[in-house]
Amino acid sequence: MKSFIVAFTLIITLSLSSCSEGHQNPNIIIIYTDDLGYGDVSAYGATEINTPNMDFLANNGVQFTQGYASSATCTPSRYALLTGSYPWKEKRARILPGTAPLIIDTAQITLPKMLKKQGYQTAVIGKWHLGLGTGQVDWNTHISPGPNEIGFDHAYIMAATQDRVPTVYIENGYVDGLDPSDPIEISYKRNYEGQATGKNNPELLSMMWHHGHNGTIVNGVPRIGFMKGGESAKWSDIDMADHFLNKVKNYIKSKKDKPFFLYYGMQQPHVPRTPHPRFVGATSLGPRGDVIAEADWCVGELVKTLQEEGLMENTLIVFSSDNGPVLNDGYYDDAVEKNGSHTAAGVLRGGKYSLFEAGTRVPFITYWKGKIQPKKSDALVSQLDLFSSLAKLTGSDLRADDSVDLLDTFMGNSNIGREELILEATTRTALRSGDWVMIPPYNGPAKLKAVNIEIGNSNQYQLYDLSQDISQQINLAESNPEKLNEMILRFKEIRGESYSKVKKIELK
Ligand code: NG6
Ligand code: CA
Repeated sequence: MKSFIVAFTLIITLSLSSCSEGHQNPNIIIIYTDDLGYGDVSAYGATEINTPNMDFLANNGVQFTQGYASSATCTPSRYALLTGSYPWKEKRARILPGTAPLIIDTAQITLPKMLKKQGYQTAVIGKWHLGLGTGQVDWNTHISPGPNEIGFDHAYIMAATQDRVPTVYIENGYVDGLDPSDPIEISYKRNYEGQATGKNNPELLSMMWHHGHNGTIVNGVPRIGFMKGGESAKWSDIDMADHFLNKVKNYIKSKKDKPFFLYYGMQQPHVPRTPHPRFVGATSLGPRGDVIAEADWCVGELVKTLQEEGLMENTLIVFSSDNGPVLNDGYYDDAVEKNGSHTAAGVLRGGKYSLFEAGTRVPFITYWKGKIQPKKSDALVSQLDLFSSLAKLTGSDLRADDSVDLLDTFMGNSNIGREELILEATTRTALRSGDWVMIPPYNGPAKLKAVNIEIGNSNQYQLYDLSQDISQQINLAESNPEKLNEMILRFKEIRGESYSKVKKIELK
């Protein structure tokens, strides 16, 4: 009888605690910048750009020195963030045109779906770039499947990138502000008759293209692809940061009754860099520096909103970037000319598109007032790991295969990170294991000329010891054949033999 009472009490206690746990789950906000480099944040060593608000999160949360995006470009990183799956397992996870179909299966479990099961309200505001629809999108009716079908209750997005058409916002599948008598047509193949393009009408441009980006002109900026119609729905580039931020603020203010998950995809400092006039000249680095200052201000405004709403103690903020930095990414915008002594990649080699460290090692911060104690962590963590870690945090049993539960590490209670990670850049992959990186031979240029970035190709194996050589200057492949073989074996175990068939780098 006694043991029965003990067991009974235990059951009651357990069910009560799991019940109240549901109510105590914190809000979760992922702030995801676009192309922000490891060295672009002052807390990470930038001296030419001042980022007080990003620094606030870094200095009062866990600042990871070895935090990785899953890829050196946008779409694959976002795919991995939302699914917890390696992007090289999904062939479609590569830089997408604005007309691409949705690449996340609607039957697949995703981060927002998992959190919804835990009682969350879910929203994405900002950059999407994971495709929409199933093939031929009609931009003038309900566009689906999209974010709503993969777990977001609310979605206010740009379809692809700021430099790609369609240059409109989409709210829950409908183009915001569309006039039905001026329907939108989009093509990535052909221009529409009689329409000006960056290629044919340079006299109409307020920003000149350098490579690519010579299609339809919107607000004086030539884009990738061609767009007709939709005049009343076109976004204002200089207002984009304010526009998304206002959506973010309104969302936070309206969702206080239940925990929410907000994925805030900022467009900065991706091209075209169009700071609001308030931020022009905020740095000495031209538009690229100025939009980083603008992004930093947005982070501050978000924090302020949480403070005003009394949500600071109950909100976990994750701050990171989808891939590493690039200066000239297709427009003449003074990014190179005004760079001065700024190092967007910090001490790391490479940049966006690169298998070298700067391609994927990015600013990565977790902040939660009162719950996370300030510290710097050298643990190896990937954005992939957020899925399983946030599942653990919120009481879900779901885990994604490639996503390691590192909740204790993200909370600053442990220094243990992953043991290994497959790095990806434009469909090529490499292995990080412990402090070692092995990059297998790949054909193709060592440097992407247009963007002036070393992307990691070589006809030789490359082996680097990051504990001694963080800038990847000394290839140890020849002098340490044992380590090299160990790494190759492990790499093939994970990637299979066919990895090296990927030889062409993809930019479109
Ligand atoms: C490239 C674009 C680049 C950028 C990138 C996507 C050209 C020549 N370059 O193809 O400007 O848009 O795609 O960036 O068109 S990402 O951050 O979304 O991956
Ligand atoms: Ca990006």
